[in-house]
Amino acid sequence: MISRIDLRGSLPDDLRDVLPRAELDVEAALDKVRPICEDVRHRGAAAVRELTARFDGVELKSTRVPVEELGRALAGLDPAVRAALEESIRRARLVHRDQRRVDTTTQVVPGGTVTERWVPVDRVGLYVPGGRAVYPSSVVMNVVPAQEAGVPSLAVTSPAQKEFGGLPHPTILAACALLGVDEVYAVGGAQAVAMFAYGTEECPPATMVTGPGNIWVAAAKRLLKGRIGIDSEAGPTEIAILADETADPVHVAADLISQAEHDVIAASVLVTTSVELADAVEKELPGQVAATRHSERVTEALSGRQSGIVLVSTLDDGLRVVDAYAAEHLEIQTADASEVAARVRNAGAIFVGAYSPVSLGDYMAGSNHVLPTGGCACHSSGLSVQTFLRGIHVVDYTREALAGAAPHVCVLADAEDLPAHGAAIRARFDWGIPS
Ligand code: HSO
Ligand code: ZN
Repeated sequence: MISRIDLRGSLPDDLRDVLPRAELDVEAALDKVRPICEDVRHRGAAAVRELTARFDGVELKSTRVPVEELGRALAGLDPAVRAALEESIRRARLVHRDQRRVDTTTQVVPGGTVTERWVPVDRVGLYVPGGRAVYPSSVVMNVVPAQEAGVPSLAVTSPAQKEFGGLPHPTILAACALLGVDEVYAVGGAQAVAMFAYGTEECPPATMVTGPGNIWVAAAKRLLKGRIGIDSEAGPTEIAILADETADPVHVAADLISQAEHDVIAASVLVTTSVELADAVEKELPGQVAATRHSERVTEALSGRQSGIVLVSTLDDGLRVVDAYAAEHLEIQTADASEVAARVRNAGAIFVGAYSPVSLGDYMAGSNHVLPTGGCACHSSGLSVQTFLRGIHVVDYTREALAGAAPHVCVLADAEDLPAHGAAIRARFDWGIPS
């Protein structure tokens, strides 16, 4: 069901070449997405409605969801789901509130200061997938950091669903209501990203679009970034587990399955120093997979090229492997898990020890579950308050402070053959550099 890669002995130089990884050909989707984006750009809401009819089979009167529908969805929400969502929101707020930045002012010289002022982006469009992946938890994970960052205008979009009268899934609408978001659109796919990028008569343009989506959403984000800010392209979900002989194979198998449940192209990777654990996990998997509701999807994900068990000789080698892999989610199930976790350099989020499974982080840890995939964790972070902020340097120098800097500016300007830069300084001192 799951393949093995034996890296005991010396590790290859370019580890990334031998590790399993899902591949998503976003480039190939660009050609399909380009005319969709152009259509929305030129024809606005009419194009968005036509594309929704074509792709989702729904004739929308307006792309905007009437506010009453949000209240109605909340009233119809299962009370247990409501309580769980409220607790998820409360925990996420605690963590994300602590991520707020304070402005800092540095006195560089007497009379010369640089202040870093943190300013939220003006307007954010949050994409929430529909179809098979209906995740109200992702509404929480997108909206909470944007709100805590102080973004003044926030809209959510999610695909129109035929079986819900052309509205997005009611749990998505209810989650928006719980979060205090009342601007919601019933639009999905590339046209949703284009709607936020260009704006329409029904939806003002946004400064940024965030949130995971399918390949069309990823392609539209790639095409339109620059016109609109994006978080990341968000590929298929992945879990890596670094484990030694102390790990419980029942937990390890359950956690591998938990993320494989998302998608046939989801990736589950176990990196272990223990052949006994690898054997025990392999023995455990078929029973747990057979018992799970989405066993077909899970089987395909676990047996795909993107998943596998990687054997290593030492924990140090294991750390090199997980750093090279740079997983979206990384569990550490070893003795001294905190100490091992502290040595990890590349991961979207790290889950320490036997009682911090990824499922906890998906819903209730307070951490964010929109995380870098496809190895991007070696250069990017998950969604946070920081995603929605810009640090603006405010430079404030007096005449005397500028005089002190002037000779150096002029020398460097000349060295770069940009004499007008120096002239802009000299003009303030009757064209002479003060000594
Ligand atoms: N594990 C997914 C998020 C999610 N899980 C939503 C359940 N619902 C990507 O981090
Ligand atoms: Zn998940």
